[in-house]
Amino acid sequence: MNLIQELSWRGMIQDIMPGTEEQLLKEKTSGYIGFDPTADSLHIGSLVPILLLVHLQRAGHKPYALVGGATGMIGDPSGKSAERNLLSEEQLSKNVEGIKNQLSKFLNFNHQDQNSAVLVNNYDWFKNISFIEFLRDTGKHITVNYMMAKESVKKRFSGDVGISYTEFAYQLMQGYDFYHLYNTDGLKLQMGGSDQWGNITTGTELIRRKAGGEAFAFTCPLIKKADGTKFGKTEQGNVWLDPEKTSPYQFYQFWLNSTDEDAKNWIKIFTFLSQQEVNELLEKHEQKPEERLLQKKLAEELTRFVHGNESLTSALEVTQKLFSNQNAPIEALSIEDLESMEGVKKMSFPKATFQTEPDVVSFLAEAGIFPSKGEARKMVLGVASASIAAK
Ligand code: 485
Repeated sequence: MNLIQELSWRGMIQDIMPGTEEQLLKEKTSGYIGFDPTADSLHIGSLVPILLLVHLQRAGHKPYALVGGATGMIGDPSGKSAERNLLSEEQLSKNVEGIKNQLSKFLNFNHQDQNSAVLVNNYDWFKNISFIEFLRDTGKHITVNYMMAKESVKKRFSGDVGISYTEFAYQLMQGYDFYHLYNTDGLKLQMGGSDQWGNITTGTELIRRKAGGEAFAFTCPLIKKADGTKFGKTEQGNVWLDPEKTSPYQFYQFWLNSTDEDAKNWIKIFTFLSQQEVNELLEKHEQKPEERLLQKKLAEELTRFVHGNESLTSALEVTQKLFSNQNAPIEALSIEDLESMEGVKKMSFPKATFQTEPDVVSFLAEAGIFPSKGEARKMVLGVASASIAAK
């Protein structure tokens, strides 16, 4: 199975430029994905693009991860309904470092291998280009009419928010990156999420007009949940790849809690299991969906991929203690176990908060664990009747 066929059965291709599959079959191809440093950590929304780079490398091609030190100073309007706030230079350089560190964990950078990964920062070439030079050598090749036809900017022409000249010019910068890497490294492929299609094709257009060359591209779908809610968010916010922001235990739980419908798609996208392994797993899951085999495998594979084996083991241990010891779940946990679970809220209560000995319902409501006594009572009665029924 070739790379494009492999990514297709997994559901990881949205749009693809004609000739891309042939190019990948013809020669070892260098391809890149850009990540703008809008935060100091990547979140699970970036996992699919990271996996595209990993698949590219596994297929023998050369992956480039670009950190947008320059583009991050401007802000991509793609998929955004309003103008972005500019980040401070201090924040940006902190973010660039954070993202570089994370990206370097997922790809093989061993220089001995001829297709070892490369990490670049577009600030390194943009810092030397003057405004006049950019307008004369790049801007001149693309008409405003062409730029205005892109989905990313078209939306902002209607309505009253508008778009600044700064954000309007973003596609030219991303286009220039593609052209630059084509020129300096012979790179011929760009990938990204489907929201990036407009910026990517500005790049292939520049390569055609400025260098008379041909370049290729494909995008992956943006992950959606079957129930329509936003992917990658929990009540606590984004699910980050940085273990300081989202602990490996919380990360594991996020995947473990996915619905059957989502897990059936995600097992193909987010793991490297073969088509046969996936089919066998799907079959077993159908027979006993209550065992949540799919979700367990998904959570396990991903936690290992992102956080490593050791973190997976401890996430599994905590999960085991919390959820399988039906009689004494809390008592089975040590203070260390509880502390490692950042999803568990810590609160302290001075004795004086309670004038008299509180009943459990008042305690849960006053402590703010439930919004009202009514809610607390409902939950306590629910748990009590479930445990009586179980007995
Ligand atoms: O030459 C490039 C310079 C910057 C970029 C790409 C190529 C970044 C890009 N414009 C962007 O904004 N990407 C998003 C980001 O950085 O958060 C997301 C995309 C998503 C996927 C992911 O990056 O929204 O679809 O491509 C890697």
